Amino acid sequence: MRMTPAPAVVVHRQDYSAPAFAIDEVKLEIFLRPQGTEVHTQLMLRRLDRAARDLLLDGDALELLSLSVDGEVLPAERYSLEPGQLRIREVPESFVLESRVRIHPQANTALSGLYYADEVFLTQCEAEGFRRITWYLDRPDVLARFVVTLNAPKQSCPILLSNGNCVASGEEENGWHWARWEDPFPKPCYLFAAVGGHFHVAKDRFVTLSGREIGLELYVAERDRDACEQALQSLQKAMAWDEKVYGREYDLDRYLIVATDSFNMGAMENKGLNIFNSKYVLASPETATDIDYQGIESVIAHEYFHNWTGNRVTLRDWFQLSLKEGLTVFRDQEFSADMNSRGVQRIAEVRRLRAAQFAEDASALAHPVRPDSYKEINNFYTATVYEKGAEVIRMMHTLLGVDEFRAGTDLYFQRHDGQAVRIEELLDALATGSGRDLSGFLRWYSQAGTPRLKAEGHFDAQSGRYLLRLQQQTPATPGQEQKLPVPIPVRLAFFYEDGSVAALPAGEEETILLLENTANDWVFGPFARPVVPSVLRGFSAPVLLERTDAQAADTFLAQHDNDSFNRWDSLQRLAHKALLAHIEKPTQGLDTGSLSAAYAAALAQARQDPAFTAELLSLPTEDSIGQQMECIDVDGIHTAREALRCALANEFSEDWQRLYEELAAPYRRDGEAMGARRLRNLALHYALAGGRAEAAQTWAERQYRDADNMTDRLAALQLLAFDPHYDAQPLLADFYKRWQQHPLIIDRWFSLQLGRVAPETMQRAKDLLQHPAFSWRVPNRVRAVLGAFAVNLSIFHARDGSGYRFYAQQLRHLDDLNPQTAARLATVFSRWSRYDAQRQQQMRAAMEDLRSKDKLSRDLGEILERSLG
Ligand code: B3K
Ligand code: ZN
Repeated sequence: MRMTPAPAVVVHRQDYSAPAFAIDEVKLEIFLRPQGTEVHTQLMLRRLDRAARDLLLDGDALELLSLSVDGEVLPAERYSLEPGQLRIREVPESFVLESRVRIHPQANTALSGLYYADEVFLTQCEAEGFRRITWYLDRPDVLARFVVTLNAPKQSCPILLSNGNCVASGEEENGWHWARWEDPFPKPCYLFAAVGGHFHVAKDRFVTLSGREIGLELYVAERDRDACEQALQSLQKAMAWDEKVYGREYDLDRYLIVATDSFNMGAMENKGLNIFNSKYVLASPETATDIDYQGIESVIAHEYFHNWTGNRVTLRDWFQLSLKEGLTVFRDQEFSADMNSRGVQRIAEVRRLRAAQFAEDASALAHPVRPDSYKEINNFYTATVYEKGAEVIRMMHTLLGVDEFRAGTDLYFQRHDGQAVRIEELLDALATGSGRDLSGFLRWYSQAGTPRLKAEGHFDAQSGRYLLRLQQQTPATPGQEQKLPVPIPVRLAFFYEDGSVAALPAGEEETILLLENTANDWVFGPFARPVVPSVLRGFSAPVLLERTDAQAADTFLAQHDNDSFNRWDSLQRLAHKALLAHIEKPTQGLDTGSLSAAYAAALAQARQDPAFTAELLSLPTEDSIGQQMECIDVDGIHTAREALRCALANEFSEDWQRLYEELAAPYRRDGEAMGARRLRNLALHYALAGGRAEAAQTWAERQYRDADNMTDRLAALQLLAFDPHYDAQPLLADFYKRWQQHPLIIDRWFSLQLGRVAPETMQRAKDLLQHPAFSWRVPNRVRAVLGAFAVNLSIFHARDGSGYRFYAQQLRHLDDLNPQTAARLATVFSRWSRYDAQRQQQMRAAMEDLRSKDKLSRDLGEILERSLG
């Protein structure tokens, strides 16, 4: 008997009610077959709500084979199948429910639930995938102990894994074998995982603070056996860091990670058995770039940190998602800052926050960190829930300081271990542990939109005092017209005009202001001489800062600020300013005056910190320029940015050549070497745009050919492939031939061909979808083409609307196979209102058309509906 899927209903945060039944234990017996897996489930159930007579279970795409209560087969009148639900009537106080269902892993192209890809069985249950495996109370506040027995043919599935400890295993006469896993920690079903297939296992170990030895095991495809070192080392570092910084020890004897090419997102923190997109596991110098290495370090850490923030203390309901995600992102960011350069790390975080989250907050999809309603929870794994959520935690960390914050998290773990809680519980523990009032921060969770922070100040020569006025205002967002002030911590310092720090009267170099109301005034000093303020150092709050003294202060701070973030940000503002002026009046030429001085200063110190210098000297992205404009002028942005690149290429041509030559070095993989590679490739980027571009092309060709690592090889290839005056076909063909056995590299090969701003790119995209190596079933590959297409602004936003139509057509197809990935890719349309009238109309038409498709998924339907408004 097959049931119909659940209708698209709106779930409201205010409607929460506690579960009517508890599940004390789950016994799963799974018989793995690609076409027709049987799942036998025993649930030990106990009534919690006396008023509840019937038991309601969640299920999706399950073929029901049999049902029994306490060993008796259920007669038809005792149960009914409703859309997405199974109702069992008049159940006893406590009982065992046994169900048998059939599911179809090979046909599961949505990659949610149990699926079969690349000859491996895998699961993904967060958020609501478990209901695609068996009938269950699929909600995060039902915690149960799991005993899982996996059965499969030994030949095709020699390895069988699930959560916890492997307690028994055996072989059958028919060539099948089985393994039983028991997880001693009660958990919500979204953390369940099962894996079966062929793997190479890379092993290492970690000894915890209390002396327990943990086995670390990485399961990868045989061909990737030499690409496991970075992941294992990152795991060891993360385990040690969590003990040192948060006092958190690992709790099982084994920690398993499985890598797959077929995964909807980055990775998943299933208890004791993480499943990862291979992009965040596999690396060797020949195959992975420096950025790939850092991505692995941070995602491995993120999933590990979830063991305490997410797994041991879990969520009461899905609206609380940021309770685990915001906190865990903050933890992984701080880990990366400790492992690498803190300043460069912060710049990268803010770049990402502005690109993804500020854009989301300014779009039709704006929502609070804790949303009020959803139709499909998978649509809320957003930059707002993750990155803005992390910024809210960071603000409290900034105010409390390291020790008080730690006292707060200690209390949080002590109070709530083994519980499913809300964001209030975290805030309360932080407040009680530190003795500070944090109640105002709850508003950051409920109010959408990016606050504008206005800083107006002046130095009063007579009194020697600096007067500062801060004001805040948050713009209206869909469904939230009125906004209230939020607490904004503002880190602040002053400089004398010679660049030295102007100490505050109490002797400190920096202070933290807390703006709690709409506006507030502060007075600083007296200072001996005029001072320049450095406001919002380290980006101490996720706001849009507006300063009245802009140009002069930016010119000064871009050279002298000792806060890396603010120095970088001042330089970026200078660049934005020059670009916007040029876009507005293209005939007037580019004014690079202040920018040149800042470039010269940075270039003079380049060798001291190459990674930071590379950040300073990188041009703002086209996307970030667009964010500064009321109406995004796609073509103007590209032309102006290229003009600036060319001007800086020529003005500093000797520096670029000198850096390119001096920074050449044999491959090493430490921070210094990575920084040097980055700066050298930036020098090449400029050199290719200047008067000596032809010479630079030969450097790039040589670099592509002779590189001893993927960072340099790919950088050279990308620069040449994006260059409209260069025919990169021979190099691209060579690259394909060399790396065709490596899916992650071939993903890059697909993307690389879509970065060029030239009319033929559209045709290239169409051709790539027909390429034999393209597959609609592999999200990484789909994103490699469609994701790269959408970030090429000139092509995606082509004036005739062809980019939108092409893109929507592909989403139409993808939605039938993988709704989650289709919905995520569709979010680019949500920014339609930022473009001119013609483009607005074309984007809306593309969305309307998509919305009219047959069997529109709940995922894509919700994104389109909210985007259209
Ligand atoms: N918790 C998972 C994300 C699940 C996404 C479900 N659509 C990975 C992470 O944030 O660590
Ligand atoms: Zn996470």
